[in-house]
Amino acid sequence: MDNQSSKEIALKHLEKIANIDGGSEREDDFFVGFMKSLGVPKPSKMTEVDAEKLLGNLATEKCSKEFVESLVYWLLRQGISPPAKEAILESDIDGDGVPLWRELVDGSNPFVNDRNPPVIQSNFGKDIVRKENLEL
Ligand SMILES: [Ca+2]
Repeated sequence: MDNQSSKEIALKHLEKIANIDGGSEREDDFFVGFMKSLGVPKPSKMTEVDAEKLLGNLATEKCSKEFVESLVYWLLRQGISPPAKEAILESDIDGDGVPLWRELVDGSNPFVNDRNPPVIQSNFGKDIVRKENLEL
């Protein structure tokens, strides 16, 4: 199965859970307040920049996986704008090479690199280029 179709299946699955879960008025109030405190507009008006702002905050606060899950389900229920949805679902804050949507499906934490083996980002090539530039 290619990556695109497994993503589509995963998204349907996540949206289904979001709707079964249903949320509550208390949860709505909480997340509305949370978004407001970050200066992020309501989900349907969110841009990619807003999505990044939200993700950056979640990562800094080291939010629990359960919190992220609830928030993503809430955003899906609220009809988050397509560009913001894409930015969030494709994000890889922990840098393990696994996008957030897959982390949710697998039950791993999208903000903690809890996978084995971790993806090692090599700067080897970049360093060589930099040294060559210095010598010129
Ligand atoms: Ca990841």
